[in-house]
Amino acid sequence: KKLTIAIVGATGAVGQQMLQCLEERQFDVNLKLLASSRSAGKVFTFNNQKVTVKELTENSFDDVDYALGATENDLAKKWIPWANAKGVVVVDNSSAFRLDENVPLVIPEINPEDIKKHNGIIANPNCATIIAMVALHELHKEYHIKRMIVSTYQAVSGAGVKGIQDLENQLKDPDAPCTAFPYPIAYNLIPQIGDFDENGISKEEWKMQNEARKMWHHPDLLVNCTCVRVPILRSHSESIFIECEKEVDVNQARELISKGQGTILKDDPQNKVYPMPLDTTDQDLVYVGRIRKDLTDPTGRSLALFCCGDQIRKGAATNAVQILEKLIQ
Ligand code: 11C
Repeated sequence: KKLTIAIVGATGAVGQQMLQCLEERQFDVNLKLLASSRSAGKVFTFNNQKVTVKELTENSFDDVDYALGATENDLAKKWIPWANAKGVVVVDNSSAFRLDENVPLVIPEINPEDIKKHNGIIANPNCATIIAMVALHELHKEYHIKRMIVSTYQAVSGAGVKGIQDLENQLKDPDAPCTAFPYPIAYNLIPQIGDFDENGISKEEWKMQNEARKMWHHPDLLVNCTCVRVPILRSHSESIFIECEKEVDVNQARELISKGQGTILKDDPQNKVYPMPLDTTDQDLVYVGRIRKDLTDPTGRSLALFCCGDQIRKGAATNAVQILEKLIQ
């Protein structure tokens, strides 16, 4: 019997990308699209069949096997129990359950074995965390990262369709209203993503530390992160410094990244080869380059690099669909 997969939050930027990823990865399934009453009735095409969006209700999951969640936290906390009550396993892209100890948080290239520990929910990490960890994973396996300093350059798509519209509208008319951000984003940068705590650290910045510690099973990992919104449509970029336990070798680091899962090495700066967000847009791999020794660490255990990845794909939808593939296998 064909499986039925629901996408909850089907009309948003991530929900739409989930639909496309399922089709690209040739899922031969029945698809159920769920959203708010406002979006009910919209029609999309999946595997050449028309699928009409239905309103999300408590009874939406009667005929569903697996669900992909692309909703905000408050809504996720409401509907995921409805799905679990019907025996539906959920891969959820919100941050509502990511740090719950009963919920695995998974990047398939990094900790696929954690999927088995699920109790009905598997959480999909934050986009900036996914892109950094995919870039760093082979280096971590070889050199064991102790400390990271990260500065992000995050695309407007992280704030969903509204973020994309704000940038497009403001590029045409700088006085167009801000709906997703506290300030205009065209021709600007905003060093705030999420609310700040009393120490001046934003929610998005905490995710890099807390989610990386959980997925690497590395509770002592030290992370300092500065998250910045930039006027880029859909790829996040990150400048990363790592301090490792072992001495690092730049050429070996390049080799590890070129052979790593999910990464492409783009590192020939003399010939102007380095990762750029336009190049990673609308594809699933993380580009890594500008790899160099950190000049401030005389022990030779530190590296600096730059990476980019599509926030809606590998940062969200593709990662969730890869988890689903492993679950179904
Ligand atoms: C952004 N990373 O770029 C955020 C969006 O925890 O899944 C995703 C928030 C999250 O705004």
